[in-house]
Amino acid sequence: MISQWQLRAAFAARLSDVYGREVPAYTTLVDVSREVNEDVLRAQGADAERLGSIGRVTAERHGAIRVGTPAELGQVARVFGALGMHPVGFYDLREAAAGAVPVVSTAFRPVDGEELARNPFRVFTSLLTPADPRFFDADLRARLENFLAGRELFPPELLALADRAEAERELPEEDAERFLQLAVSAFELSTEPIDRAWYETLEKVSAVAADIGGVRSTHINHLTPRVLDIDELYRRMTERGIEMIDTIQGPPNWKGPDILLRQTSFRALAEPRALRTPDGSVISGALRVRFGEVEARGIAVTREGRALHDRLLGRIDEHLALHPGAERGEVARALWEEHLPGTEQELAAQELAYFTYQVADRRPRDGSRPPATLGELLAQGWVQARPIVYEDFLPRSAAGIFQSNLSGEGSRDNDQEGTAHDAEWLSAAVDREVLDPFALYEQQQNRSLARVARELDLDGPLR
Ligand code: OOG
Ligand code: NI
Repeated sequence: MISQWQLRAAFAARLSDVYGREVPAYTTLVDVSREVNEDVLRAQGADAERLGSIGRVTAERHGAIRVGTPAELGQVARVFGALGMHPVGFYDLREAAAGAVPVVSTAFRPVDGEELARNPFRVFTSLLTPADPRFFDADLRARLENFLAGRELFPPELLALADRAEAERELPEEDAERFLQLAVSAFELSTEPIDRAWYETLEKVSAVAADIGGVRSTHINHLTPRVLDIDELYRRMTERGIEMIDTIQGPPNWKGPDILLRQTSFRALAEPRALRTPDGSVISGALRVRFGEVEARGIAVTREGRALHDRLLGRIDEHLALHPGAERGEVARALWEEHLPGTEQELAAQELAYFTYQVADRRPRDGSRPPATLGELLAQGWVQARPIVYEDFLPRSAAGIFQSNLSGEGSRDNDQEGTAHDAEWLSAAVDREVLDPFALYEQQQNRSLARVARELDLDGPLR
C-alpha cells in the first residue's frame, strides 16, 4: 500500500521532473538552491536546520496552478485531498494587486506537524473571478463562463481514484501508479492548439485571465524550491546571467530572526505553443506565461505579529513614496531593526510569533519543583522553544510576483463595485472548509504547551 504522504512526495517529485523538462531554467534554479543550501549547512551547522531538516528543505517545493470555475476548484480539492492536502487561507489578489489580477486564491497543503515534516508540498491555487465587473463586462463574462463550462481538466478516472485515496488514506501500488500518471499529466502543458483570437481577447483584460480561460486545460505555472539564503541565491543566479525581478519580496535581510516568507523570481523564456488563427490554420507561436520562483521561509507570526508586519510594509511604501531613490531593502531593514524584537526569545515573550515547546532533556534534576510560568520555565532551562515555520503565503508578495511577470498591465475599471468573495464563499466553492492558518499554528503551539504541562505535572495551563 502507498500512503498519502508517499503519494504526495511522489507527485511532487514527478511534477518537478516534468516541469524541469518543460522549463530548463527551473533545473538551474534547483541546482543553485541546492548548492546554496549545502554551503549554508556547512557554514552554520545545526543552526541551518532550525526551521526544518535539510532533508525536508531540499525536497521542499510549492507549486502554483490556476483554474476557472468553482467546480474545477472543487475537483482540484479532491485531487489534492488524495495527497493529504487541505485548503488553507484565503487570498484576494484582486485587492492586493494594482493591475489586473482577477483571481482569489487558497493554498492546498498538509496541516499537521508530522505530515509537514514528511513532505510539506503545497500548491497555491487561484480561481478566476469572471463575475467581477471591474474586469469583465456582461458579454465577456458570458462567453468566458460558457468556454469554461465546456472543458474538462480532470478525467473521471482520476477523480474516482482521488476519492478512494482520500477516503482510505492510501492506495494499492497499481492504483497509486495510475493515479500519479493521471494526476501529473493533468498539469502538463498541453499541445492542443490555442484559439488565438479568443486568447488575445482575454489578454487585453488580463494576461492571467488569458492563461486560465484562454486554453482548454490547466498547467503548473511555477514550482518553487526553498533556499536557506535567498540573497546569496539572487547573486548567484544573476552571475549566471539569469535576469531576476528587481527585488526580493517580503521582509528584509536583517540580523534578527527571519519571519514569514521572502520570495523572488525570474521570467521564463517564451515557450512554443500551437495557435489556431481565425482562418483555421494552426501556426507555431510563443507564449511567455511561466516563471521561476524561489523562496526562503521564516517563523510563523501571530495575528499581532502579522499586524505589525503589515504596518511596517505600509511604512516602507510611505518612505519610498517620499524618497523614490531609496533602496527598498535598506528602508525595510531600518524599520525592522527599530520595531521588531531581535531574538526568538523576545518574539515568543511578546507573543508575536509561534513556537512549539518541549521539556528539556537536561532540565534541573535536583528534585526542585518547576516554576509555574512559561517565561520562568524557559529562563531556568526546564523547557525549550522551537520556532514554527511559516507554511503559507503573503498576498502582497503573491500579487507582486504575478504582476512583475505579466507582459501587459491589462485593464480594470475601479468605478465598478467588485464582487465580494471571502473565505466562506471559497469554502462553498471547494466544498470543504478553507482553514484559518493562524488557528492551525495556534493549535500546534497549544498542543505542545499542554504536553509540557502534563509531563511536568503542572497545575494550570501555561498560557
Ligand atoms: C501564483 C502567484 C503566487 C506565490 O508564491 O506567492 C505565488 C500564480 O502566479 O499563479 O505563487
Ligand atoms: Ni509561488
